[in-house]
Amino acid sequence: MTHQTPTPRVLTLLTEDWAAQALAEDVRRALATSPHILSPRWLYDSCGSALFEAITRLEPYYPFRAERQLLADHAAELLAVACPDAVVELGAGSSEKTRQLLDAAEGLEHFMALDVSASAIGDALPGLAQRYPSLSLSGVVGDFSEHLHATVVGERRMVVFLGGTVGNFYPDERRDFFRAVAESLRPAESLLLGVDLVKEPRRLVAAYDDPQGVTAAFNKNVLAVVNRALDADFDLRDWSHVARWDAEHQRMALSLVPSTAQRVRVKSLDIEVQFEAGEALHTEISTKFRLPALQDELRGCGLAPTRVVTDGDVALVLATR
Ligand code: AVJ
Repeated sequence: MTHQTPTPRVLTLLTEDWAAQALAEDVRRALATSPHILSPRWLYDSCGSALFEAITRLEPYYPFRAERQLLADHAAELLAVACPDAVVELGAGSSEKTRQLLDAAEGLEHFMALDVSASAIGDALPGLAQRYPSLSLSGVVGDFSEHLHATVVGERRMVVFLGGTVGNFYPDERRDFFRAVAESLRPAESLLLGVDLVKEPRRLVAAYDDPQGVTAAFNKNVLAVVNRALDADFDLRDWSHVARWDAEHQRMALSLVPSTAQRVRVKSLDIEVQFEAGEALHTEISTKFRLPALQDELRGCGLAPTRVVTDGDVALVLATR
């Protein structure tokens, strides 16, 4: 007798149409304002996601390996404190880390993935269904801050946000996100947050500017995304990847900078923009944290830290409402 694992339910709150519309609006706004700031969301099409996977295997990119090790060492302990019957993972993440968590979780009944990308969810769930046949699995295609209300599952959730992705938010977006999480948590439910910590700029820059140019390719890919989606004519050969430590804001700042003046046409938006040589298009920030300030910030948003584990490079913070 063959055992059929049921197909996980996926709720779609963001459609492809919505994404296309949002990209158009974001590009229009980014090109019309100065400095030009694009949302990092558009870096992660299927090509960008594959390039990010390649980044996680690069020697200088320590955050991935460090967090994986920290999870391996502390998942059981964190789960024992949180006692969840449901894990809700924000961002599909690497299923490798998800598995580390699920392997250590006793008495878990539900796993739910929330991601802006339908394909990320579609890729993650089937493998998990095979490995954890007794878990009820589901997915939500939605936005981290706006659609948490759709993640009510089980009785006692642990909402998991790993990879330092919270560092990609600007401070006001981060506050909105923390508040949205706090509001969505029922008593005794928790947030498990993975963050990257402030360290010597030399190591940070090395992690975001690898000699093989994988991070450069990942960053430049966003121009290909815009070219394809909006019929634009960014010439990728004229743009360089720049990764700089912004000491004032304690974050890595990734941008694309043209070596010579560029006239860029975005046909489907019917706009034309002039970039001067060296004028940046900002594509991603990656904020690095200090634990005391982060804990204060969480408290200020209604989230009480209950456990912190760290190896000095990255940290996992467990917080309850
Ligand atoms: C997984 C989104 C948090 O900021 O370190 C890696 C993305 N960008 N190298 C990070 C990223 C360039 C990564 N996040």
